[in-house]
Amino acid sequence: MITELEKFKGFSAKNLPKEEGLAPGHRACQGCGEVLALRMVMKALGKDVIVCCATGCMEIVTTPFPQTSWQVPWIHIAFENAASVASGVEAARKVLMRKGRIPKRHVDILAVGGDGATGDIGLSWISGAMERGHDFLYVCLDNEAYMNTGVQRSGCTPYGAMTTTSPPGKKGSGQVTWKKNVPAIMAAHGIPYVATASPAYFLDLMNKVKKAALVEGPAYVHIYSPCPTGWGSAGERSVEFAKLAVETRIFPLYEVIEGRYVISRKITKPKPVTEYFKGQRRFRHLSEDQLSFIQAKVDEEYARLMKLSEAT
Ligand SMILES: Cc1ncc(C[n+]2csc(CCOP(=O)(O)OP(=O)(O)O)c2C)c(N)n1
Ligand code: SF4
Repeated sequence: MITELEKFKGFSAKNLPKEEGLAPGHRACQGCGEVLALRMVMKALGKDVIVCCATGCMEIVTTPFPQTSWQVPWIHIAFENAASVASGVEAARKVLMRKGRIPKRHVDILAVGGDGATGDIGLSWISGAMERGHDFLYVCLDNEAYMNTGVQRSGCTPYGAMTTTSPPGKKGSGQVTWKKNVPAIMAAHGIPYVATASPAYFLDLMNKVKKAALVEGPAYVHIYSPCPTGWGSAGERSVEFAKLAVETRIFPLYEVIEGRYVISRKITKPKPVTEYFKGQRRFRHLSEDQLSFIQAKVDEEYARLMKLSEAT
């Protein structure tokens, strides 16, 4: 076990931080899972953090010039290179401390991006930062499409989902590829800490973010983030969908600590995937065949995860 993690006692309902790095009054849609998750991330990290934010929903809704919701140092980054800028900030901080230009104290560096920024366009930049071993945390807020520019499909859009670029109709039946496994790609870099999290399990999410910040070197947390606007779901049901994704095994919660897989919440009696699909417009066209295909694939992927946790 990494020594930094051994010392961490964990957040509980009784010791939740009062600090808010992200103020209310932002312009996210009602029921936005991304902004809910981001608030939890910022609560877990506290105020000693520099945020490098890729363009996407979370940048647009929090920084309509001249206003900002950020209560911590924050940098606007292009769509693809939040990890590169985080690398530069980390290197600069190290040099300035070494030269005595700023006091020696720990400041976390957080890069934030949506699933499009992370899994598609920024993938090689993140990979480079991890390879170089920068001490930073990358958080992906995965709402399963390019929402900010009009709900286009991304590599993280689930199989069968309707988006503006994967419309069901005579020529197709929604997204044709299976969701890209970005946490597995990150874990393949052999970095000290990778985790998946959900705003429906807020203590689990906050503890994972804090652990990721505590470890020395690159860390990655992939957070499932319902998006009522893009999914065609009721805003008040976002947390319910986030929970159902875990209970159906569609989005399992786990950590990969120095290559060792630990399932955070074992789902021994999974709900059928159809329960998760009800109430989301993006899935309402799915055929019986597609539903059976998805159920079989979800079962297969969970079995593989179980094997990884037993083997490592
Ligand atoms: C290289 C490049 N391509 C495309 C864009 C336009 N663009 C800005 S945000 C965005 C989508 C963001 O999607 P995602 O990262 O999934 O975040 P979300 O808005 O869903 O939170 C796109 C396509 C851009 N700014 N730069
Ligand atoms: S479009 Fe989706 S992710 Fe973007 S602010 Fe609205 S609910 Fe949140």
